[in-house]
Amino acid sequence: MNVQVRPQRDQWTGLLQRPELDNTKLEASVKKILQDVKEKGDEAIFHYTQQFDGIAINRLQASQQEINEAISTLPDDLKNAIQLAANNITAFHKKQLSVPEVIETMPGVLCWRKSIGIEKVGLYIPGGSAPLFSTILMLAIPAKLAGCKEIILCSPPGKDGKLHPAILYAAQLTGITKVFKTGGVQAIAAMAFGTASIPKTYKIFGPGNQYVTCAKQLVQQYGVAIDMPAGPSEVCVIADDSCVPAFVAADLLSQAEHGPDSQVLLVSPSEEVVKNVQQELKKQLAVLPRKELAEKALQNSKAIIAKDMQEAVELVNTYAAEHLILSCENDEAIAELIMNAGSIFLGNYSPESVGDYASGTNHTLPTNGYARMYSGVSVDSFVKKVTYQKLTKEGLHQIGKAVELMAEAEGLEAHKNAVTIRMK
Ligand code: HSO
Ligand code: ZN
Repeated sequence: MNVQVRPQRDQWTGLLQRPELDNTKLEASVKKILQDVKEKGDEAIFHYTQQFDGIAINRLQASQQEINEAISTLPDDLKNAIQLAANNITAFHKKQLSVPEVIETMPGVLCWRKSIGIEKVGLYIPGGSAPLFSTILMLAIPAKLAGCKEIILCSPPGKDGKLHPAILYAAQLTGITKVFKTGGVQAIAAMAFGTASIPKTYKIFGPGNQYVTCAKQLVQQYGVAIDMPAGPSEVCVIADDSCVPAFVAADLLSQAEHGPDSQVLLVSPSEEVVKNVQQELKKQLAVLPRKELAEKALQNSKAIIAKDMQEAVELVNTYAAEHLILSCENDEAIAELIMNAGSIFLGNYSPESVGDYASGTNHTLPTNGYARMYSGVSVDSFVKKVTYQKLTKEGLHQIGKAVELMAEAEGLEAHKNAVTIRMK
């Protein structure tokens, strides 16, 4: 970790900058795949699955038999753990459902708003070095609660043509309608355009590499929505003398092991704390199976020694981390001062890992500074909010004059007339 001691304010922007991801180089190849899938459908998917995943398949949908067989190989204690996580995530997200409330803005003028689930949504779960089945819980549970009718899942098959059993278990548990064995840009294209096997969806969710992220950005031009702009995963920790350096190091490493481009940031008013955390990092890193990945991530990461706690708070508000851990005194009061963060973990006993898996909050969160203006995924991400109104005859008489006057002032005679004709 690169240590910065009490940097001047004019250095902050540079210091807190994320590495720029340049999509322009890969955009041409992403466009080509999107176009191929749009034109050739399943045939293009088979072709790219062979090319990128190294496996020839001729059926995209995972069969029920395949799902049952995979699930039977999964140890019971893991199934129970996934069930526990699903229960907590359900309990937390259930409260996000809103009951429509009818507001009588004037006598006889009734207005209300109702959330309606997006009919068809597509979830993407990357393959690669870690099968992120936990992300299925984070996406499918709110989708189901929101009332989405069709919830499909795409994930790339392994060299054996199969999906990880825990992916299939999580999909089954959460009521995903159909699971497809395809990944990468071709999966995003399929969910955006539809193919003979894979239905077209209206909104696409889920993490992915730079190619997948670029594909998600591009398909928006075709009228498909996406969850949020994505970047590499991040954690920021504010630690003071009350922290346990070994815990802080463990938290930083838990994020660093996601990949070489993960961002971790430590902010502390104490040089001693930073020194101790660094020692712990070294110790813990040495025995991690994903040591190389974590090490690379740490090379791009920073520890900043702030003047005091107030400056530490300003720094993290400027950075706007995806995850923020407050390993410091008065964590609840400090949390109140945070304006920009995706999800906040308070105290010494709230590691990011519990939020990643099982406490109940969602782990699909805004990265890359988007925590300044975006929220993480929730039930809201899976609904549209439709407004309604019903006026009585008296209600129209109450409001009519105002509408007539406004329509006339805007020069829109037909608007005025739609009211006048009813008031006669
Ligand atoms: N920290 C990741 C989520 C995750 N961690 C999934 C483990 N599995 C992005 O917020
Ligand atoms: Zn994680």
